[in-house]
Amino acid sequence: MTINSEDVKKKAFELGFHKVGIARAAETKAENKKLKQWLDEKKHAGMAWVEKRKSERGNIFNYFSEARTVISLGMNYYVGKDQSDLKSNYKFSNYAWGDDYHSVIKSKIFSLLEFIKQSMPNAKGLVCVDTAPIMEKVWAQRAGMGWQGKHTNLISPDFGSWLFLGELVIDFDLDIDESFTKDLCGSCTACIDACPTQALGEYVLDANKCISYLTIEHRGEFPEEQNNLDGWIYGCDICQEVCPWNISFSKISEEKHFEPRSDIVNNTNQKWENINQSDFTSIFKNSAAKRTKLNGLKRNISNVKKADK
Ligand code: B12
Ligand code: SF4
Ligand code: SF4
Repeated sequence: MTINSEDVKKKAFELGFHKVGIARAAETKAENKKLKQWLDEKKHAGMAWVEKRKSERGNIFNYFSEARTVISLGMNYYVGKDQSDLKSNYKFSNYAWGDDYHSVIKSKIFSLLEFIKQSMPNAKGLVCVDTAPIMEKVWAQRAGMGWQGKHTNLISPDFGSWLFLGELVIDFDLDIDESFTKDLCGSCTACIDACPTQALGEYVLDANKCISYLTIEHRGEFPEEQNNLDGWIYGCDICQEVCPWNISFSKISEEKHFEPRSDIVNNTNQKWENINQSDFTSIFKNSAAKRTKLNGLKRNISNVKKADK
């Protein structure tokens, strides 16, 4: 028994994905060149892990030599709230308000793989969500889900960019979708203009200046020229908040796992400022925000507090 694209897409929607597209696994020479340039220009800042697996990121066959098809999946995480709904005036990125998307999405993709294996027991598939060394936005674009906006995130014309991405890379052929070839940013530059640290050029981000990088990925104290966090203690949403595609087309997600945790919404300034290891462990159990660790979060809070004075 075999399986076709229609069966796979139907199952993916049943599992709760909001976007599904299918692309042929192929070389990505042009994108690989840009990735190399980005790394050569040190725009990845301290993220040595991006550089370390660059040969896989730039060429999917170096990651999975038998890859034939990439099933690209998107999950809407917009909950209809913004920073003004948080009690504290410390800003906290909406992508980490609920449960860790890595585990939520991974388990759904494993279910999709199980479904495929019911018809094709020998099929091989790799489940990817964020941490796999592939360029997820590139695959989503090739699978027809949308385009990479000037803020560099993938925008779908029907959901905007509040979409997590994941992939199932498989070792057999399925019918593919047309890649998304339009760039619907047009002459807009709202994200570039709104970025408080000038981290964005057109379609390229300099992580050294990006608040999301600084608050989540950077280790140790901030160098003098990189200490403007603009009130953010975890991640940053500004370039997406101002995007007209999000303003007009975002839809509220029905995924319960992404509903904001009450501690994150209701923590006061004082509670954030006095956070200790046991608060951190309980607030961020199964949360993507664990990545910054208590020390990182405390560093961010004290940096924002200092800047407010
Ligand atoms: C490293 C990383 C980061 C880094 C670097 C971000 C970046 N833009 O590269 C940091 C820590 C800053 C980051 C931040 C965020 N991230 Co992040 N991140 C990743 C990760 C792991 C790899 C991305 C990557 O390959 N970067 C390398 C560069 C070269 O890639 P790129 O920017 O896409 O480059 C393309 C273009 O910029 C262009 N380009 C590059 N250089 C040049 C030069 C010129 C001249 C031109 C014209 C074009 C050009 O071509 C490149 C190839 O197509 C992906 C997961 C994955 N495995 O893909 C998630 C991912 C991109 N992140 C995600 C999210 C949600 C975020 C944040 C929104 C979180 C937050 N709220 O704080 C922010 C958004 C910041 C932003 N404006 O991008 C989502 C994005 C979902 C979506 N709809 O697109 C992803 C896909 C994770 C996921 N599975 O959902 N992230
Ligand atoms: S996430 Fe924030 S700091 Fe980073 S590019 Fe977007 S607006 Fe700028
Ligand atoms: S704000 Fe404007 S330029 Fe930036 S990604 Fe959205 S549409 Fe494109």
